[in-house]
Amino acid sequence: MLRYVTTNAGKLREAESYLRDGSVSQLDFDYPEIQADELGPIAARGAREAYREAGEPVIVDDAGLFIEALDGFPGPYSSYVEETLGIERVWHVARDLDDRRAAFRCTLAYCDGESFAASPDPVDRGDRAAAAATGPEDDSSVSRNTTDETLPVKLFEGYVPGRIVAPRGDGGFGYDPIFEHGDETFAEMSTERKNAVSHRGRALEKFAEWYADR
Ligand code: ITT
Repeated sequence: MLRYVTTNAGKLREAESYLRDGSVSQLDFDYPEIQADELGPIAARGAREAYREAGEPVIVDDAGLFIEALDGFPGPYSSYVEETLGIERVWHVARDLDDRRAAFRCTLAYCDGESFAASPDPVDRGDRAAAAATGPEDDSSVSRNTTDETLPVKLFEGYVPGRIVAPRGDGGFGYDPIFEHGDETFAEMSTERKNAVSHRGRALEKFAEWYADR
C-alpha cells in the first residue's frame, strides 16, 4: 500500500480525491524537516526518513506559499509562519504591497527503497556528495539501496500562480482563504476544483502518470 506521509488532513483529502482509487492511505508521521531554501531537498530527505519508518512505498508532500514582492516569503517556512503569525497577519503584511502576486508550490517525493531513475541533482546534492565521498568511484550511489542517504527518490513538482487577497471562503486549509486564483480563493473552491488547478493537483498528476507505468 502506498502511504501518503502527512500530518495535514487537508493535504490527504486532496490526494485521496485526486487518486480516487483508494490506492493511498495516510501515514501520520512528522518527519524532521531540514532547513533549506527549496522544497525539493526537504521533501527528498523526508521521503527517506518516512520510508525507513514505514518500510513500504511512501509519498512525502512539501508545499509552501511564495509571495513575489517579499522575495518568496514565507516559502519553505510557510508552516512556521502559519503557526506563528497566522494567515490574517500574512494578509496584513501583503495588504500594503503594490504587487500581491504569489504562487503555491508543491513537491512530492516518492521512495520505495528500490532502484529506479532517481531525480537528478540538485535535489539532494548534499546527500549524494556525502555518499560519493565515502562510496566507490562509480556512480552506483545513485541506484544502490544501501543507506538512507543513497536511497533513490523521485520528485514531482507543481506550481500555481495567484495573488494574495483578504480572506474569503470556508473550504480548503492553511493559506487557502488568502490565495486567489482566477476570481476565486482556494477556500471558495471544492476539493475537485482546487485539484484541477492547484500546485498539489499538478504534482499529483505527474506522479500518477509516472506511477501508472511503474
Ligand atoms: P506535513 O508536513 O505533515 O505534510 P504541513 O502542514 O506542515 O504538514 P507543509 O510543511 O508542506 O505541511 O506546509 C507548509 C504550510 O503551507 C502549512 O502551513 C500548510 O498549511 C500550508 N499549505 C500547504 N499546502 C497548502 C495548500 O494547498 N493550501 C493552503 N495552504 C497550504
